[in-house]
Amino acid sequence: MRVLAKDLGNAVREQPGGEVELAGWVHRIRDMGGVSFVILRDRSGTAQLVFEEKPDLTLESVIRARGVPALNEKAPGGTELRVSSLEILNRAASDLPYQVNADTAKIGLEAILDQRALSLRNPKIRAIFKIQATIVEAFSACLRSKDFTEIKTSKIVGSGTEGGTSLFEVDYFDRKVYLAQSPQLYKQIMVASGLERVFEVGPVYRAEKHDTPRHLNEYVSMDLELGFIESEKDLIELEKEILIYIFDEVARKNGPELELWNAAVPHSDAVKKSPTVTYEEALKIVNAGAGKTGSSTGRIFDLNPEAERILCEWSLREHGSDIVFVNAFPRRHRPFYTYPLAAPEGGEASAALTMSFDCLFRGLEITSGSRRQHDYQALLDCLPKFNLKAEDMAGYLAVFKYGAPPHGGFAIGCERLTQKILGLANVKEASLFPRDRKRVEP
Ligand code: AMO
Repeated sequence: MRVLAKDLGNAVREQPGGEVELAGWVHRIRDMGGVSFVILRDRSGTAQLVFEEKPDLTLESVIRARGVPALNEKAPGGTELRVSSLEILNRAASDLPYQVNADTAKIGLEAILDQRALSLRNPKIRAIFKIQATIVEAFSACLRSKDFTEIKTSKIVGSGTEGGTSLFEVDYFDRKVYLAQSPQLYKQIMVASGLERVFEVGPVYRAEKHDTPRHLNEYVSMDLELGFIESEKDLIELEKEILIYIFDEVARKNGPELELWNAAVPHSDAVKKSPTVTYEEALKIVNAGAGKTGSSTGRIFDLNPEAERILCEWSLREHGSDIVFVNAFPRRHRPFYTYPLAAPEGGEASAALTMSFDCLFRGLEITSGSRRQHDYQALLDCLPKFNLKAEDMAGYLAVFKYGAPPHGGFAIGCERLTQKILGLANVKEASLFPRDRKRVEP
């Protein structure tokens, strides 16, 4: 009967002297003259195999080994398998592009991404995706517990929604359509359909030309939308609850994976203490902090990456949380569907603020959200300012013509959250098969 590497210790305690079978990949081979040690790797971890004679094996071959487990405090996990029979299920060629068991820092990002099938065999790299799976599961479970319904919407759309970011064009029979930048309009439609509370975890596409450690051209968006909110402040409170749920689940389920990266998730008390500052206050904090941290010498006018880093450092210093929420963004920074905050007294229309927010975590924006405009006429009036045509959005607009509640939502970038939990240098490391300007393989 096959046992997993992590259960070898139990096998010896439960059935002393009984034969068991391990199956997996050859992780390491150590020939000590008289005996040979082979470290076998399976989905659960690693175990030591002991051979009386040197086996004819190559690294990464897939094997099945039978034998009797025995306690040995020098073996990893305190147990080893004394092998009586070995079957090679698939022999790996000896010209591996790199050694899977090597230090990930030495393999290098390009090699890791070029040879995904191999690099994912490295337990530290695979740990990223075990944690990501927990993040997605926890996000969904938390929302289900709050009566949200999961939806799946089309990724083929007739027009864009996110303003500044560009669209990938696709040939669709005799016309051009686009890959969805976000499920934005669909999640709003679903709130108005009467479901009231919906969420979606799915891919979205951004034809952004820049190559930075924070941008992917395809990423997984964890979206939600709900009806009957007053302002973005309701959304910030909801995001805190979701983050606490996710962090607690990662801490509970992924201790070994976090340890491989020497990483820790924020404690729920820290998340609760996370401050909210307006966009204007944020810029003041940033410009007061910029000089002190010896970074930019010039004034910062926008929440650029440096500003995000300074804000999170400030939040950690002043509030004990490396999460900070920024709200009340000026209209020019937000998409057409964002609900206005009352214009400042005597203020110009261009200075109008919005009921919007971002969440910054460990120096990076991980979330954007807002209350949405649900007034039909107000939507019609604002479309031309965003170069959008009412006729392209007829299905969406009809929703507001025929009764949509006040509503709002947000989206968390799954890869960015994973990146920041683990302290990864590049968001591409948190995407199984990242797409950037040059990479569409594997
Ligand atoms: P936004 O465009 O700000 O908002 O995206 C939301 C979150 O998605 C992540 N993100 C990215 N991750 C990797 N690569 C990218 N190129 C990239 N672009 C964005 C970030 C970001 O905070 N419809 C709105 C959300 C809403 O209001 O509900 C939207 O898509 O973590």
